[in-house]
Amino acid sequence: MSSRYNHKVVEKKWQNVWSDNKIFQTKKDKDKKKYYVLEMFPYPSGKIHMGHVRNYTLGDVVARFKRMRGFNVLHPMGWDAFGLPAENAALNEKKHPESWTYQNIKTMKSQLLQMGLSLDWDREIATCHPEYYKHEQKFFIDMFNSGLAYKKEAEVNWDPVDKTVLANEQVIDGKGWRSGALIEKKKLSQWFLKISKYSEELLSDLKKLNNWPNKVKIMQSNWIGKSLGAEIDFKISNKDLDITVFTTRPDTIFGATFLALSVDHKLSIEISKENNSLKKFIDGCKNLNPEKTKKGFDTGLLANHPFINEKKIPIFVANFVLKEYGLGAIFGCPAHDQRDLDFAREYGLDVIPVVKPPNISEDVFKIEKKAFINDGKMINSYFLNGLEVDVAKEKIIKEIENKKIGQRKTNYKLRDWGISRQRFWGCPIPIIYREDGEVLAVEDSALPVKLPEIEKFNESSTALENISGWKETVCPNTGMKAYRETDTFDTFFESSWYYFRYCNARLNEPFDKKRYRLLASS
Ligand code: ANZ
Repeated sequence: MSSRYNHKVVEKKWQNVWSDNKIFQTKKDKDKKKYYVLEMFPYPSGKIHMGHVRNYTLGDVVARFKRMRGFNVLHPMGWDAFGLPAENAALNEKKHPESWTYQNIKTMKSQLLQMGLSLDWDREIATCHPEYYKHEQKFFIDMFNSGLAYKKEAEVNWDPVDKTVLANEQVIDGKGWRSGALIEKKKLSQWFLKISKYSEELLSDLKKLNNWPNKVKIMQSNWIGKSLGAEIDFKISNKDLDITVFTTRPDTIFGATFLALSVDHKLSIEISKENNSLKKFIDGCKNLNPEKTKKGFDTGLLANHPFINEKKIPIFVANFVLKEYGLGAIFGCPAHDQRDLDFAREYGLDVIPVVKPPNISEDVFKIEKKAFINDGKMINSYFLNGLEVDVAKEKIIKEIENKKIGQRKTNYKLRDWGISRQRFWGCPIPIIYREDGEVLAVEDSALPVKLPEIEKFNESSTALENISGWKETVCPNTGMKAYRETDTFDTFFESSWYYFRYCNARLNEPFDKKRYRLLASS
């Protein structure tokens, strides 16, 4: 007998509750204008434990209280059911992750029912059910067709024990959150969602979240990380080559005493091809934490200072310059940036103060161990002398643009979202690779792309890549041979839209826009 969960039975059971159970439960409720939403979404880990009892009791108390106060309360329950922990537990138990997960759901549901919580079970969802994940496969295809989902090679956190990519948040002190294994940096071809396109919108819409705690809004805005500044070109001395840097402090340009490139900057890679010591340095950087140790390699090249004739500054490759931020190249101004100061002290570079605090005279002001990062008046800066930092920034950006050596620039820290995972128990990414090299979305009519049925789930089943007979397919239009994408979605994909689904959990469409608006506006 197949260990696969019998969808037919489940679907039949579910059909009984598929009749659309409305937010409005009685006619009287219909007149109620106020809504209150408490959406539950546990991971079906096994049996209910006291943590669940505590949480869901608290939720239930609030739900009942609000109901008694005349609110129309939405209090659904559903299961965040895909993911690596289920797969590993199933391996231990010698079960299929699907039967293991549905068994847990059954047990936990019966225990929650015994507790008598005022949950609306008619809206129950399980994200590993094709009736749920077929919708997100469609979202992905729509995003792929409009250029919002794309594949690129990227450096990732690789967990060698769990054999999958981890998000930065899943790496704690350099170790995998579940396995505890030392995380490796690895280059992999990954699917991404272009969330960075919406950085400005995400930031400005934070203002509309009137009921959100300020603390959370600040965290969100730091995460998006908008920086206003400039890009500036530095000419490499005796070479027909420029290095462009991103800076938020163009006002400090007269205090620049070095340039630094990330280890992956194209010039670093170019030089390392002929310079073995640089190559060794770059390899060594992989094991260094730039927060703790700042290391550099002097390339021997010099850059011309863009505003001081004849002044030349050394060019380093440094581990603390990030590839993925700005342009992966900086000018260092040690007097006014702590990282740059630590670096300058280590490598004996000049420290030139160009901003002076108020109430201290220029001859007394000294930089010792701490960089001065506050506002003040410009010194040692030619035509900027005497100006306040803000005014100096504006003035220098205009000069940079007049000289055509750069321009004003806004950067965001928010990166595109890497959604590929290499493990079995997730939603298959609906893409096929045709033998002529075309990458195609699976046709709507062929959705959902379901996981393969496996008699005996074991170590080698944990990657779709290893499951022959599933990945081989044909292009429905040309009949050419094709392979299915063997990555699955990160489970954050499921948990990023379940609350929409709760508004009308048995709808053919993924969600009901009208209902969602109704709740969101209350
Ligand atoms: C010169 C400078 C002088 C800077 C100064 C700061 C203080 P935020 O605010 O976080 O956006 N930077 C730029 N690209 C970088 C990269 N790829 N890796 C590491 N550091 C990078 O920070 C922007 C500042 O971070 C930039 O402004 C740059 O250093 C550095 F007194 O330029 B600054």
